[in-house]
Amino acid sequence: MKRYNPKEIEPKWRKVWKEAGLDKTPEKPGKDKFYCLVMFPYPSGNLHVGHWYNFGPADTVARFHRMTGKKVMHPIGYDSFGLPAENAAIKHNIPPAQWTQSNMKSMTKQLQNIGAMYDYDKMIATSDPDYYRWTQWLFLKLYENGLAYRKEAPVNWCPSCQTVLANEQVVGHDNHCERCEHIVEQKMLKQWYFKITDYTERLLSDAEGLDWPERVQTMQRNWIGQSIGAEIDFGIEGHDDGLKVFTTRPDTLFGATYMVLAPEHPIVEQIATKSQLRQVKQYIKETEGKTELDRKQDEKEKTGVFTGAHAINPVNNEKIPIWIADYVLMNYGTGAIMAVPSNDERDWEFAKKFDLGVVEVVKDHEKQDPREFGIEGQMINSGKYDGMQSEQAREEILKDLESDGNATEKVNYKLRDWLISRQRYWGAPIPIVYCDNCGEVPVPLDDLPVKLPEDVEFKPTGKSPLSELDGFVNTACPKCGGKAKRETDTMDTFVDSSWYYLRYPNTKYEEGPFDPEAVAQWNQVDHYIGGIEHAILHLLYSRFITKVLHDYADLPFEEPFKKLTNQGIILGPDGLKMSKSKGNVVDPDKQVASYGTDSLRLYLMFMGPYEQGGPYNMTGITGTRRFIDRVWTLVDEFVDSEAGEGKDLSDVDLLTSTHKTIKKVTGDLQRISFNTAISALMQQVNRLNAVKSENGYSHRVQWQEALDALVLLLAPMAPHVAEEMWHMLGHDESVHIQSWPVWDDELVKEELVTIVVQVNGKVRANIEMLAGVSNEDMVKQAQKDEKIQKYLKDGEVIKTITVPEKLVNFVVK
Ligand code: ANZ
Ligand code: ZN
Repeated sequence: MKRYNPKEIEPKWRKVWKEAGLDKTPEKPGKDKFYCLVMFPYPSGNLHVGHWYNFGPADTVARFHRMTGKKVMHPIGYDSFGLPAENAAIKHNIPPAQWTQSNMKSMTKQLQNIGAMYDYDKMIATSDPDYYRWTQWLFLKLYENGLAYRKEAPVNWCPSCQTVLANEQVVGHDNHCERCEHIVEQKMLKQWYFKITDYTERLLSDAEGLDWPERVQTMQRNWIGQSIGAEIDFGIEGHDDGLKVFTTRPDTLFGATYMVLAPEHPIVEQIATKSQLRQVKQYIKETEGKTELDRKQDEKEKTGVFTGAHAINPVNNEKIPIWIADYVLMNYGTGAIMAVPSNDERDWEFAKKFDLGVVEVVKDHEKQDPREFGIEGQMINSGKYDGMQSEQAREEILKDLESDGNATEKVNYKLRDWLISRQRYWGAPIPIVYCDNCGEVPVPLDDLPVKLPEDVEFKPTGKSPLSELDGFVNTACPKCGGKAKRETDTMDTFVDSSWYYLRYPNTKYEEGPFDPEAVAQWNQVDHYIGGIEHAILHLLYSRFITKVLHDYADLPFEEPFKKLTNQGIILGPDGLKMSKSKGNVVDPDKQVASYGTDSLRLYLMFMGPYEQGGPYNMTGITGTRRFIDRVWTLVDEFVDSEAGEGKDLSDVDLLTSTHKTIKKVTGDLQRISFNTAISALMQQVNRLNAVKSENGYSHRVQWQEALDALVLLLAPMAPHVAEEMWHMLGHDESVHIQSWPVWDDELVKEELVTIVVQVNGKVRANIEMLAGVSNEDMVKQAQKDEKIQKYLKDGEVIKTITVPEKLVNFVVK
C-alpha cells in the first residue's frame, strides 16, 4: 500500500522533468509544430485563480498535443510596462522597475506550482530594454511608412490616470476609463496615432478565415463598424457650392424635411444668415465643451439652432431648412445629414422639439408602434418610386441620382486611428526627437533603445514625467547635430503586446524584433488562450500590427492567431466578481497546499464548460481530489495484487469501455471540452471499480491495458499524479513523452446509429452517424449528404423535423 501525497510527488516530478529537459522547445519542429500560447500576465505580484484558470487548462492543451506527436512550443512572459507599477511606485515610494522586477520574481515561483511545462528559457518582459528596443523599432517602421503620425485632435482624457486613452479604452454607457472607472473627459491635444484605418477592409475580411469564437468576431466587426450607403449632393439656396450628406437610406430622400450640420462644419459660418449668426456662434461655442462621447448619447435631450439657410433636395427640388446640432458629428461621414424624422429616431425627437415637418415615406404594414424606426416596406409620398419596396427604391433612387451626378456609393467605418501616446512614465519612450532646424526626426535604428531613465519623479501632473528630466529631454539632433528635444510621451502598453508572440520563437535574436527563420518554423500561433476582455483591444491591435509587419518587414503571414479560445470568468463562491473588498477572493495557493496542484487543475476544468466559467465552489476540489484517490487506489491495488484471483473474465469487457473512453476523451480534448472529458474518466473509474468488485484483478493483460490508458488520458490534465502512477504501473519513461492512446474502431463500433433522412416525408437516405449525435449535427450531416442535396437545392426548407438519433425530415417548398 502506497499513500497518495501530492506534497511529495509534485515537486519531485517537476524537478525530474526539468532535469530531463522535457520543458524545452524543440529546435526544428517541422510540419508537426504546435504553437500554444496563453495571454501573458501583467506582473501584479500575485497569481490569482483567474490566471490558474487560463494557464492550467492551456497547459493541458499543450501536453495533449505533445502526446499526439506534435512538436510543441508553450512559452510565457510578462506584459510588464503599465500604470499599476507607476501607481505603486507613487504609493510605496519604490521605483517602478524595482516593483516590477520583484513581482515577476515571485510570480515566476508561483507559476511553477501550476505544473505547466513552460520553456522558462524563453521568458520575455516587455519592460526589458532588449524587448522595448524592438517596440521602438516597430514604431519607427510604422513612421517610415507613413503609418505613425502626430496630430492635434480632441482626445479622451482620464483625470484620475492623468493620461489620454485610446477609444478602445473608454467603456460603458457613461464612458469611463477601463482601468480606474473614472468618467473620461475630452481635451484638445497633440498626440501620436497609428493608422489602423488603412487596414480596415483587411481586418474585416481576413477575420472570416479564423477559428475564433463567434462573439469575438462580432465584437470586432461591430467595433470596425462597416456602414454601406451613399453620399448625396444637396444644393444650397443662394450659394454656388453644395453640401454632401452621408446616408444609409437614400430611399428616404422624399422624407428629408430638414438638414443638420455638425456645429464644427466649416461651411456653417458662411451660410448662416445675418439674423441667425449670433445664435449660431453661441451654439458652436457651447458644443466645444462637449465630448464626442456625450454627443453620441441617444437618451440626451436634443439641442440645435437654425442657420437661416436652406438646402435643395435633389429628388424634388424642395427647399428644406439647414440646422446645426451636436448629435451630428464632424468626424463621421461628411459631418452633415439629411434628417428623416419619420424613420430615424434622433431626427424624430429633434423635429418634435423644434416643430419641424414629418413626412412618412416608408410604409410597413405590420408596424405596430408608431415609434419604430429604421423600417423597410412600401414606398409612399415618393413620386415615381411609390409602391416599390424600400430596398429596391434605394437602388433606383441612387441610380437616378448617380446618372445626374448627384450621388456616389460610399462605405464608411466607425474605426478610428489608434492613439498610442501616453503621458505616463512606465512605458517605452517614443523614439522621436524635435529639432529647431529639422523638425520631427526619428531616432536612427542604431541608437535604439532610447532608454527609459530610472531617476524620475512621479507626480502625475498631466505632463509626462520624462519631460521634467533635462538629461533625458535635451539631446542632439540625429540629422544636423543641433540642439533638439526628445519626445517625452511613452507608448500605450498595447503596442508592447501587439507583437510579443513573434519574439518567443527566438527571444535572443539581435538583428530585429523577430528571427525570420524561427518565426517561419513556428508561426502563426496555432491556439491562443486568454480572456474575453481582450476581444477588441489586444486582438485587433495584434492583427493590425501583424499585417503591417507582413507588408513592410517580410513576415510570411497576415494573421497572428489561427484559433482562439476565451476561458470564462471565475467568480467568488458567492457568485459575485472576486474582489478584496467583498472578501470573496479564492487563494489558489491555499487550495494547492490542502489538496495538491493536480486536484486544483482538475477542479477548474471540471467545474463547467471552459468558456463559461462560474462561481468557485470551495468544496468542489474535494470531489476531484477524491477522484484522484480512487484512480490511485485502483493502480496501487492492481500492482499489489496477484493473477488468478476472482472469476473468469472472458465475458467482462474491460477493453470495450477502455477504448470508448479513449475515443470520448480524445474528441473532448480536441474540442476543449475538459469537463466532459473528466466526467468520461470518472465513469470509466466507476466501471473499473464494478469489474474489480465482481472479479478482482484477475485478467492481468486487460487490466494493465485499461489502467495504462486511464493514466495516459489523465496525464495532460493531472500531470504529476499521472507520472507517479505511470511509474507504479511498471514503466520507466515519462508518461509525458508517451504516444496518446488510440482506440480500436472494432471495439467502439456499435456506437453508430442509422438516421433516416426524409424530404417531405419520403425516405431519401439512410446515414450512419455517431450515437449521441445532437439534433443540430444530425441536420447538418443530413444537409451535406449528396443525395439529400439534390432534393434541397431547388426548394426552400421551411421546416425541419427531428427525432433524436433516429430521423430528420426536411419540409421543402
Ligand atoms: C437618412 C436616414 C434615414 C438615416 C433613416 C438613417 C435612417 P450608420 O449605420 O451609423 O453609418 N449620420 C450620417 N452621418 C452622421 C454623422 N456625422 N453624425 C450623426 N449621424 C450621422 O448610420 C448612418 C446614418 O446616420 C445616416 O443615414 C445618417 O442618417 C446618420 F431612415 O440618413 B441616415
Ligand atoms: Zn536637426
